[in-house]
Amino acid sequence: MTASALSRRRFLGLAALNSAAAVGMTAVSADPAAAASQGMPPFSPAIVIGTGYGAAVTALRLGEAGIPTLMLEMGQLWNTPGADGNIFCSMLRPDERSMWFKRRTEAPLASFLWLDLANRDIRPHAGVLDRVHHGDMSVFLGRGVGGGSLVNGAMAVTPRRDYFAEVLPEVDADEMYGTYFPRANAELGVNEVDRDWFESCRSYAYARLSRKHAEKAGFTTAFVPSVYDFGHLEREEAQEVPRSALASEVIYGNNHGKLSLDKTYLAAALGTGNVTIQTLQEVRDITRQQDGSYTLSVRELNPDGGVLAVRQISTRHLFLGAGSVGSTELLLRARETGRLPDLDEQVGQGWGTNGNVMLGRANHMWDTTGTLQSGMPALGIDNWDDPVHPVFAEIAPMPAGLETWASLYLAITKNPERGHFTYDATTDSARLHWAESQGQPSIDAAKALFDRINRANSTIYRTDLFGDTRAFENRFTYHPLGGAVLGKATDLYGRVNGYRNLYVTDGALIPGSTGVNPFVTITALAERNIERVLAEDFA
Ligand code: FAE
Repeated sequence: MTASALSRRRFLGLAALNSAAAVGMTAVSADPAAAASQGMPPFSPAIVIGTGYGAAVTALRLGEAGIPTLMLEMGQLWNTPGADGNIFCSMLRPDERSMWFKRRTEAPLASFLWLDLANRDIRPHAGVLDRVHHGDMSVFLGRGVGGGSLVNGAMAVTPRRDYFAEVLPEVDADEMYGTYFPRANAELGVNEVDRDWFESCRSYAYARLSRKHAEKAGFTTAFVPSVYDFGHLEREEAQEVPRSALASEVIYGNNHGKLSLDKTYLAAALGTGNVTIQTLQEVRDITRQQDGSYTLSVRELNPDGGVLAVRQISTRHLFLGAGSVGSTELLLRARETGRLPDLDEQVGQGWGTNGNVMLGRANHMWDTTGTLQSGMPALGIDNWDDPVHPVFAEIAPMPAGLETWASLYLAITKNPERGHFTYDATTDSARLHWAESQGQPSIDAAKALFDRINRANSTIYRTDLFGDTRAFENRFTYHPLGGAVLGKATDLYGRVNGYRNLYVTDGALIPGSTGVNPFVTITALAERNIERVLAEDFA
């Protein structure tokens, strides 16, 4: 396909996304008849559950192949400004747009000087960020057309080849690094910060300070590619365009600057004319019919709470892209309720946090991080070569709008611990089994690195940031991975063991760790898998 045909597709898709109805259940399609349709058709040749990375890749390639495809997304389409003129709210003034049916926001940074300054009471609503609690672990998830791409920090990191080969040894690394990672990076619109600008700008004073402290301890840093447009960020700092990354917008969505999936893969998918997205549709149950087709039971959600309707829709090819937690839950429920009894025992196994642990350090009075901080990280401390405690620690912002004398980090560590899910019949949901002690290897690794940085700089940890006096927070993850692992619960291309024409496309395929932020890996793996599936399963 030529570049101009591609950009025309994307243009058509963007137009469909921008003009789609704003409130309530929405059908988004470049085909006017499909966009105008009310309710759900009884059958679609292919259905993709979710609209995150794996789902978006899959829908684009199905649509390009001419296969009519329906995407079912439980969250909203985020295309319409609220009363304040913005589509998304900022982290400093969260409102009902911020979180998925919560009465109070649940920001990752629970406190500052032990005061809960970041959270607000809100009206329960179908907001864009969810925090799902499972005992000792909670998982942050994006909800809406674009999934995690709406709320994430945009860091677009290709994993180290040696570690990728260690995590997924049966996947051909030559193919991944020769074809699928480059393809994913190109489609996602990955870009890098201008190094000269980085060295002189205000936006990354906080990152330069952390780099200085890391280097004093003998560590090196690496620039982190992004799907946030660094050109836009430069213009934000120069006050030539509306501010987003510089206006404390990240986890509740960005109003500008970010290439979330609705600007890239999903727009291109809609532009094929073969893909329709229906929003506020939560898939609950999957049943297989005698003819081999699948019937889904789908709840239409009211954005202000409650279920408006429950419908059935059937398909021949079913792709699960509901994310590690969502896809695992759908499969587990199907197996344990007897709807898909032949699913593998491996469904629900092999879940990990990507070794996530968050921490803060207190800086000296003369070491300021600056009042203007880009919400999009651009630098990480790379100590992955450490033979005992490999760590990649992204230098995270604290965009409070005032000097905090604090440096924040999200460390990705190599934690061998894995959790698993079981089905809880009383709540009809999946329950994650993960004990707080399983996060200890992550803390040990981060501590080994940051103890050295503190020693070299005569600094200490902040113990006021996580609601009590702990220095390390490992009771949540941004990077849930696993639950339907490639080569275990599925074959080596995401085909679910035990059933034909049933696939997993998302982070559930990755066995708990990528060593870096995961969305580029999820995207590239989905590209690889759908290419094979289209060649072999649609003949
Ligand atoms: P995901 O993007 O989670 O999409 C799943 C979609 O399915 C969502 O839209 C759900 O609403 C929808 N869904 C779930 N269940 C159902 C159902 N039953 N019926 C219908 N729809 C359903 O899946 N990663 C990076 O690489 N770089 C970063 O900088 C980064 N920062 C992050 C910051 C935050 C705050 C968070 C929460 C995550 C971050 N991540 C980052 C992780 C990244 O966003 C995540 O790995 C991917 O989004 C996962 O992609 P999936 O395709 O697995």
